[in-house]
Amino acid sequence: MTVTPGFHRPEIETMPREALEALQLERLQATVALLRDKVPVMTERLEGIADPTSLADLANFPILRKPDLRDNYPFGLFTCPPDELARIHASSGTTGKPTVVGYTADDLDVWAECVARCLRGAGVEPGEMLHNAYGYGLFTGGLGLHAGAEAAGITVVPVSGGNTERQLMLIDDFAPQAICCTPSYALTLAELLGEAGPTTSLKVGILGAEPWTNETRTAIEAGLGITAVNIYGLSEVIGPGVSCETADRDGLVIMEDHFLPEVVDPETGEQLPDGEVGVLLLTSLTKQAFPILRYWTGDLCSITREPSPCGRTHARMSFVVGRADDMLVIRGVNVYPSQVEHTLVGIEGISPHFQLVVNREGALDTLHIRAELDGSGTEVAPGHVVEAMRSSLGIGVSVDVEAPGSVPRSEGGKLARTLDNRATTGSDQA
Ligand code: DLL
Repeated sequence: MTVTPGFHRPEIETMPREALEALQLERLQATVALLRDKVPVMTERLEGIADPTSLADLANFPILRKPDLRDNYPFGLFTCPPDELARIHASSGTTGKPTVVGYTADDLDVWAECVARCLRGAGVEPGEMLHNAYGYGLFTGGLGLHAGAEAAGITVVPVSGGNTERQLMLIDDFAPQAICCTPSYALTLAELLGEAGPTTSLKVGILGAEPWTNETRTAIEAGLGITAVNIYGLSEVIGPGVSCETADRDGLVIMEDHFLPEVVDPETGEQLPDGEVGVLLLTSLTKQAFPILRYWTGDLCSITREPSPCGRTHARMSFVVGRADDMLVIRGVNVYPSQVEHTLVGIEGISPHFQLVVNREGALDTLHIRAELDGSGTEVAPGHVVEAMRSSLGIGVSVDVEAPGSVPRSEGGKLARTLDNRATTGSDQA
């Protein structure tokens, strides 16, 4: 079924770039003023930096990173006391304290509007139904998509993650047109649908919150019988809905009237030209409780400011190709999990499920890939995968090709695909 992109706020989504940039500058100036005025830590950090008179002046401002948020835990970077907040979210973080983010009632409206644009662009129509399998709670996925669906007049089924059998039953019984969840969970669902194939009512999936590739998208689309679009966001900036593909799947449209993107060199922090891959920095333009300036997302992508064929004028970003801190350095060679995924999914007979295990043997780092057969009956020798990896990654790896269903699956949330044992194996002396 062909899914056609719609609009939620066409006058903004197709605004001429010149007008958009004028609006961005005005909002950037207000954001800088708010931070100087209301957040003592920022007053200090911005001392001596002139107010921006053009968007290019943004480059004069310091980059903010995750440790800055942790150092000011929990509310030190907010512009208002907690009693003025409508809601708090937090990202789990693997160690220590979580990263805490706050929203005023107006911030929640802005967020809902951004997500509504994502859903309408993905081709979900008012009156249709969204099965929301993102986790509800401190994670921004569940409640973020929930409010966006409501703002767009889409009926939302707040299922949250987990209990996959029950999810499939509800999809069968309620007949939703759209689903949102992580791509790894979409694979789990597709797998359980199994041989019966894509016989559900679903036509579109709004998938994100973790890295994935175009190749995995193809597998998900075939398995679920949907058009799958990529939605991106992070709690520090607002949550899901910073950017999203339309049903045309032609880059993730950034909600540029609310978020100003820059792509910078991961080493030097210098701005890179459009089209080059670097770290995405985001500046919020309208947030009130927790405005954020030049936030280092760590996510690697490129952007284009060419208008898209559907008429949207806002900048578009590529798929996230990796994280600056996700990169594995294996015997001096940089390896991103997304490269492995890309190569694996291209091998006939191999499923999109995989796990990377990094060990240290003596002073040498080794990469082991747990790949899996896709159950089609095509046999794949591990040596074949080793060769494919040697030509795509440029290093030798060890590979197991396991039986279908062996590699860990997502049970609803984000899936950790890399197991890095280097802290506990090997020695630093050869
Ligand atoms: O993952 C927000 C979200 C919820 C996005 C639902 C999309 C859908 P955090 O938990 O703060 O927020 O994690 C943010 O997840 O910096 C990326 O590294 C990664 N990420 C999010 N979306 C994508 C995506 C939510 N589409 C971090 N592709 C980000 C690749 C993504 N990585």
